[in-house]
Amino acid sequence: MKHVVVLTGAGISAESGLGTFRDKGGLWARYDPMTLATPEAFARDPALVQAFYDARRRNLLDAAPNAAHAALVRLDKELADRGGRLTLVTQNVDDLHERAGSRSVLHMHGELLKARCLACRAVSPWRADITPVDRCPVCGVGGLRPHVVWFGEMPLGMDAIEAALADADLFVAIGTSGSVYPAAGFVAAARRHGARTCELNLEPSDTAGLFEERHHGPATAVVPTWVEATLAG
Ligand code: BV8
Repeated sequence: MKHVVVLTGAGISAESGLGTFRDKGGLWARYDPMTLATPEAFARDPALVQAFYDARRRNLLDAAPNAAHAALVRLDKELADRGGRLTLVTQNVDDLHERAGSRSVLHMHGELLKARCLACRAVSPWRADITPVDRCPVCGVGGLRPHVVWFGEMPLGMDAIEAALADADLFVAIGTSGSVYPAAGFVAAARRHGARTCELNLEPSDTAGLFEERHHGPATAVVPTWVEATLAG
């Protein structure tokens, strides 16, 4: 198996204590991501949207990667040792893949620990709350927004993702509901290019029927088991 493309979603970070988009527990009791993760919400009430991301950024700084993130680091290394490669695409804006040791992560929906200038659009590392007095570290003029892709905005890295899907031997979706596009369409693109497909999720996703192989359960159990079985196979 030469080229594995993995797409992760909020489910891989759930056991690290970060909320998913569909669960209504904890952090999401006060905020509805589907209405707040939009440019319109930010234009209408920037303080509310910043508070939503400030709360998630603080929560992230207290979180740690889990065994599922670690299993993907192992898969990456073993594939490289065998002359293959892993392309890791994530819908998540957290840095848990990086903190687990993943060296190349394609954040198609941006990154919570970066801020983007509203004037010059420069992207800068940012671990604190974003306040109205903060100014862009690059141009010194603009105010800042979270460097995340909101609904209605173009995801990042789509050319690289499409090239990876065209070249993949295996496409694996982990911890995603398959409810948001274009990410939810990647499995169909992978199949069109002849890749095998596998879903690792707590429960069948909205696109479960498109995956030839499916393993359901918590990511910290299902992902390491699947990685070991794949490497042994
Ligand atoms: C685009 C970053 C086009 C921000 C996110 C009308 C107007 C405009 C666009 C649209 C429209 N109608 C539809 C669209 C397209 C829209 C879309 O798909 N909407 C949906 C609601 C139908 N998509 C977009 O807008 C995208 N952009 O289309 O641009 C365009 C074209 C040209 C020019 C300009 C634009 C942009 C979408 C990106 C939005 N940003 N995140 C932030 O983080 O705040 S999306 C966000 O939700 C996530 O990033 C993720 O991508 C998405 C879904 O989340 P999941 O990761 O799947 O998480 P979810 O909670 O849904 O599921 C978790 C899963 O894990 C569950 O299945 C659960 O069972 C499982 N799980 C739980 N616990 C565990 C577990 N699994 C394992 N172990 C566990 N322990």
